[in-house]
Amino acid sequence: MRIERLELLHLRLPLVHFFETSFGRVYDHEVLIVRAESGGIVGFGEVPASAAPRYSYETVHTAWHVIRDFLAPKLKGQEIGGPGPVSDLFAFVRGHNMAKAGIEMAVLDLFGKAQGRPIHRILGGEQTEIPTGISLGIEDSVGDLLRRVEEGVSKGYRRIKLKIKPRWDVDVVREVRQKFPSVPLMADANSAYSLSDLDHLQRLDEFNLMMIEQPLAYDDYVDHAKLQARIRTPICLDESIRSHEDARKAFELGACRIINIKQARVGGPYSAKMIHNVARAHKAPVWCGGLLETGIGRAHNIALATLPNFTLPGDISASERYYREDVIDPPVTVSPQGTLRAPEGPGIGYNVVESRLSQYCVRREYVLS
Ligand code: OSB
Ligand code: MG
Repeated sequence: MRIERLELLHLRLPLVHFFETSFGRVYDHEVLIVRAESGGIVGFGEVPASAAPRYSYETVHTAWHVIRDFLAPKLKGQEIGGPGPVSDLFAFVRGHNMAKAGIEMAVLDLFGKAQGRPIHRILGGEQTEIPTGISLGIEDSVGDLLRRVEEGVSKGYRRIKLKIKPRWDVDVVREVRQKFPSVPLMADANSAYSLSDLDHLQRLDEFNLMMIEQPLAYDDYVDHAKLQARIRTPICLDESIRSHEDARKAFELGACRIINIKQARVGGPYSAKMIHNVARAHKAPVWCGGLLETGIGRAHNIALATLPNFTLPGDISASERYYREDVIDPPVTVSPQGTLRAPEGPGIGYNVVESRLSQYCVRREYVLS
């Protein structure tokens, strides 16, 4: 198959509720949708890069530039034999994994639709019922947070992740733990600490957290290994892991016991699967993270999470938690038991509502035609 046309759509979507991490608060979210066409079939991928280089150095603008000027030209006239790691074609570009991932996802969806198979089957997924959790941002008050925990628990979500930062950590986690003694709980610091905070981070050990996610620098393994040796709570790496080689090094150093896999961060579904395999070889569980994806990225995440070593509840929650109206139909919903089901329809298995893409679109362009 050849990609005949590749279109980029820059969307800006209002969030139902603001989302605050240790690097700031956002009220809306910006993403690129990658729309790939071949033989009258359309495949969709997502670049959940956001407007500012906070979580990652990539933004919707860098991804636009890299796809238009470097990645799309590489696809021109290129025969693609089957679904697979098309991002290998892009190895000549250093980094920019989200840009690469958006294209790989679109190509995977395209092959799924062309072959009449769901992408989770193409990827080799085995699970049908996927337990999931939610990620709760920093709030104006602990009372506000407690209400959101209550709501998540009552909807059946299987674990609650709390965003933490200095001065919104030990005391906040203690209050949540006191009110919800048996809820599976974890914390995500998005690199807000350093090893000099060791004593402080050790205080989190008493709350029986499933894990602490990315407490130290976004590019570090050495200090995480030192920290892991001094705390009981398992460390989960997010930002630090960009490839299966990163995963191997992190496990060899003892920098983490768990990995949060985001296909956008690691260059696409096939890189994500390799990280999953490395973790399995190290007998370490993984789970599927999120980046406030629209239904398109969310559907790709659901497919990924059907792989067998995704044994911990992830951050793939229902569309309604972020968007009043999703760009897919039906929206992603979660059962009262806190589980998701991978759809059996071809490709991502959800209809993309093109009129809604247009409604939220601030810029679109064919980058290959
Ligand atoms: O670190 O996991 C993170 C959202 C934006 C940036 C970074 C992160 C997150 C989340 C949200 O935790 C996960 C979701 O999409 O629900
Ligand atoms: Mg994280």
